[in-house]
Amino acid sequence: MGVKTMVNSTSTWLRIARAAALAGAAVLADQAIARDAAAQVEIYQHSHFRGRHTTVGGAVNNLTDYGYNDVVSSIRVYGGSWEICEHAYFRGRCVVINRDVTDMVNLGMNDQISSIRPVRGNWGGWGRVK
Ligand SMILES: [Ca+2]
Repeated sequence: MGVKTMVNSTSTWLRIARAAALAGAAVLADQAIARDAAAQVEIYQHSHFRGRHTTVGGAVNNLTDYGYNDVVSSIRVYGGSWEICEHAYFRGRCVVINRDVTDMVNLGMNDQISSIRPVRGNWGGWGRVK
């Protein structure tokens, strides 16, 4: 497409403007994804980040699906705040964490959690207890 054609066509300019707007939106979406990628936790079978472990980057309704139901004893928090719950689907006792938990005994939840999910916002320390 020549420059002359673009100048002479209003609809072409509108198409270009729309494409540029969409490209901008795509960039914003990529940045949002990058931010979320930093919000991860690593769950460990034993205290002090030992034993079997796996990375969790989003909501897990039921840790049984990951083979980690009622076995987690420590958690590394790489970003964000996370709600961890005693039962599947975020039921039972839940606690919000935003820092490493070296021993889940300290939260009274050793070998108990069955679901985990990121939460919006940041309470700046240990979260509320439901
Ligand atoms: Ca449980």
